[in-house]
Amino acid sequence: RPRPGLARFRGCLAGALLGDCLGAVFEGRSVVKLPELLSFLKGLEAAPPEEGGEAAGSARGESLPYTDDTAMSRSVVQSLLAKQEFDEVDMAKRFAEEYKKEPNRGYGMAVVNVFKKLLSPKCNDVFEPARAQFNGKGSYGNGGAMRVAGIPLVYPDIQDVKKFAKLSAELTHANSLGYNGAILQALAVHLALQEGLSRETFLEQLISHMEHVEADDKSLSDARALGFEDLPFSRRLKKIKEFLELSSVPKADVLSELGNGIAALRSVPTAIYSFLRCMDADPDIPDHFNALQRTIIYCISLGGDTDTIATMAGAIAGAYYGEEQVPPSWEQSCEAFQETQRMAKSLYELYCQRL
Ligand code: F2R
Ligand code: MG
Ligand code: MG
Ligand code: MG
Repeated sequence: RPRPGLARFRGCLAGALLGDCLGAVFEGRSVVKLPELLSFLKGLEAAPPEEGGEAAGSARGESLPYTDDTAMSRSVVQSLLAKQEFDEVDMAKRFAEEYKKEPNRGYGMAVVNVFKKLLSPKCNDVFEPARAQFNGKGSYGNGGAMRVAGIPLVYPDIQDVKKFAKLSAELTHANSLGYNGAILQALAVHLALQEGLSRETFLEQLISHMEHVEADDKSLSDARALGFEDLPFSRRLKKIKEFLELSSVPKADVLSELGNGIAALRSVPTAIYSFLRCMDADPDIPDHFNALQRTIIYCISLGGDTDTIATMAGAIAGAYYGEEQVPPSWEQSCEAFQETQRMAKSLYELYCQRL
């Protein structure tokens, strides 16, 4: 198996951080006007980095704070690094302790109940609180997917990627429409790490894996219970393929077919589409932005769950293009960016040990 370079690991974590911090400024807006977004980004470029500072930040001299997306991604990474493998008890503990330490990072409305139960000494099955969510149906939110990038950065084997993406998500998201979104996002990062995969091959591989992932009884029954067709992620991946065959797709069609919402099904495929679409220039986005920047700009311009869609697409694009495409002025605007670089190095070493 060929070994991806360190630059892809650093790119992945940096892209994820950028997507969250920049996207969070616009989260929840139904419409994001491109001129306003571009002018906000210009402000970041204008602020010169402070020497030796953790983050030079924006014109206000403060860095853009990360949200729950990054807080949880960091817990995933820190658990993997501390234990040198997936450990559900340790990871659950880190999620809950991190929430207790900083509860105001913008967590999902329901997931905080999981953390509260995990913090109780009475909890002896770390998957139980997640199973109890939504009257036993489990959450289908995108929280499992938004934080999953550390898994494909540690496990080179694709079966391990699927297995541990699922388990890491099931600590909070017991509905298959939640954890299958995490598997899809993890597979996308895994494929992006591989050298020189074409857009077509990338998408074909995702489709064939997801058709298998979504064919089990629980995935079929969860989808039917929510009124969806069978294999909902796979179907959206096929829609992405149709979209990519068109020279342009109106934003309204992207939103109606793929979405910009808080459900994994309405955001993970959108992030993947954004990454693949933005491999090419976009007539609305100035040419001086590179493909990684274009991906993040495009995601945010869709509105809705902007931090989460941009963090997922940013992780994929960062793994694909590497840190060369991470603009220093953007990165230095984000809270804790230097720690991200250190974590990427440690993940890379663990990945290489497993090759
Ligand atoms: N929470 C937010 N953004 C909104 C508020 C931001 C901030 N507080 C502010 O005021 O500005 N963003 C973060 O949440 C998303 C990830 O959420 P996660 O971790 O999946 O949480 P949860 O609570 O499990 O699910 C989210 C919502 O989805 C709906 N839902 C899920 N499963 C459901 C089910 N089975 N039945 C019905 N509804 C279900 C619920 O509304 C959940 O609250 C990211 O965007 C992150 O950035
Ligand atoms: Mg968030
Ligand atoms: Mg174990
Ligand atoms: Mg969000």
